[in-house]
Amino acid sequence: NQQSYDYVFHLLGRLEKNTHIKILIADDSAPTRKFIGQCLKAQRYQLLEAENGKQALQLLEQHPDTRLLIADYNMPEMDGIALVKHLRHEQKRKKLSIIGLSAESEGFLSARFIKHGADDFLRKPFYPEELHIRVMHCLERQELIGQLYQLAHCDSLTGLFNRRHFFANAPELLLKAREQNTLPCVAMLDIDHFKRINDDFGHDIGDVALKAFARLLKDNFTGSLLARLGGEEFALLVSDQNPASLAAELDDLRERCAQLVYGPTGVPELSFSAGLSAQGEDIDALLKDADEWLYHAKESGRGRCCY
Ligand code: GH3
Ligand code: MG
Ligand code: MG
Ligand code: MG
Repeated sequence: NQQSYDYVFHLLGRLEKNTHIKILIADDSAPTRKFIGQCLKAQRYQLLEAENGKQALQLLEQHPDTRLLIADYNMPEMDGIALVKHLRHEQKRKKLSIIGLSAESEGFLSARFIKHGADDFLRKPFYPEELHIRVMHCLERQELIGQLYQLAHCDSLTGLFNRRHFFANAPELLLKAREQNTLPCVAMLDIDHFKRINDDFGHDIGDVALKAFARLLKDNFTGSLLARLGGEEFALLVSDQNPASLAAELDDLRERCAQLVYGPTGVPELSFSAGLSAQGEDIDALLKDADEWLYHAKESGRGRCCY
């Protein structure tokens, strides 16, 4: 019947999805690697194998998109706990799920694994069903966290990062710039007379204009921190560029901005003003200065950069 067909298609869809998921098994026992490998291959996952913690680290470096690590405790060179510690504390690697593994009956091994950053633990021997369900839970939880991160850090209209993301990430970038002796520069961008577009053509067309403008910025500032701060205001943090050179770049962009096709015939050309600053101890000071220059740009006729 239709319901069981749907279920079969649902399962096939999930298996198809699994072919893109890399799982690394780190265990010095070849039979264990083989057993886990067979279980996971049946679910169509892509498998990587390491015989010890050091090899696991090498493989993770070669395959940064690995989603899950299954790590045995007792291994030569580097054991499972040391491996987890290294990944979580030294490398600060968050996007990788980890399941600890051991045949040891030492009761608090599972607690040690989890304390140092593993997501789950499996005691050997185990049934394939238990491996399967723990792997699935880890991956599903990771996906949910990814979705939550996306919701919390991205602006749903334009797909750009949002204000929260900008302020959460700017300090670290500024710190890095200071360590590397580069000159960070901030720009505040604001679309000119945006309210008129809304008033004359409707809010929906205003939204389309915002999306087109955001796309243009995104395509041009891939290596920089770019965010929609709110409304028709955007912020850009470039780690090494002086204001004059960034202003020249924005002036070039202004021409392409005017050519953006975004609504019905008769919509006005999009224009923006910008204020730039390289002066400020922290991100608040930089933005405050850039905002003052933005005000200046508006006052002196719009469609320009001031710094
Ligand atoms: P100025 O050149 O001085 O910046 O003038 P402006 O009209 O661009 O600025 P103002 O601050 O007067 O108006 C901004 C408008 O942006 C008002 C607000 O309704 C609109 N707006 C804010 N967020 C959105 C949005 O998500 N979608 C749409 N369509 N409009 C928005
Ligand atoms: Mg072992
Ligand atoms: Mg505006
Ligand atoms: Mg504004």
